[in-house]
Amino acid sequence: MRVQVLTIFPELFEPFLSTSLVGRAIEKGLLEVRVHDLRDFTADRHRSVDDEPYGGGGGMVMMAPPWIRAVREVAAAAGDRCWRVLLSPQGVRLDDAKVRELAGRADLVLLCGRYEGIDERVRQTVVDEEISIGDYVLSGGELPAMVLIEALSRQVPGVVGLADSVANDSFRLGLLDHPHYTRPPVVEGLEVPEVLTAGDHAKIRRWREQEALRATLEKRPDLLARPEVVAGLTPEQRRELERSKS
Ligand code: 4FV
Repeated sequence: MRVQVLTIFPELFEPFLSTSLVGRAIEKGLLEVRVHDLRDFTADRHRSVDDEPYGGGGGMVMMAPPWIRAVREVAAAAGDRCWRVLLSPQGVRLDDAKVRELAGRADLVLLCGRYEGIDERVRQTVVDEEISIGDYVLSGGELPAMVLIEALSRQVPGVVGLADSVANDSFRLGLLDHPHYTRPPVVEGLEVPEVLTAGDHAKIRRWREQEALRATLEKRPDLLARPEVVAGLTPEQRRELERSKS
């Protein structure tokens, strides 16, 4: 998978792209990320990317020409296989299903906005999809782009060591994750559930399934309103869910 990023702060990505899982994925050639400075696509000697808003009002707006030139140039190499994503609060909400959909694409171009926003004609000319990481306003699209790149990288085979840990990721099955424990056996007087140290793996799997359901019922009951989630439950989880309703 190749991801190209357009931003006026390329330096923000350096530590992220050279550390931990994403850093290793890039080192291993499992993921290619190229960060481009939007100012390299400006035409004036001040390398301007923003200007005052038509109609007045506070703040500055990012100009369309540098974005249109930049997206067309960096996408050119990928041809029409390239999917161009603008990170913005107006976008569709990023979730596990959207991450897996985007992970199926070979080439992504991510547009990271700044200031009050981007001239609307960028959306109308060189954007295929807008994505939001949440209903709050950040100062830039760079952190949302990193969130997306990290989530995408976990979908690339070979990036996350234990493949099954991705398969069992929260949300993959639609439920929240079960609790996790490790040494020491007692912390603040709190012990590890006995089932986890008794060595009966069938019992451990059933306990984890029940705990995932319990955590979801308690913290994200909205997830259990999704038919595809209920359809993925084990018969035991389904019985427990019915019991919880009675
Ligand atoms: C955002 C979000 C976000 C809005 C104005 C950048 C900022 C500034 N992007 N999910 N929430 N973007 O707040 O994706 O240009």
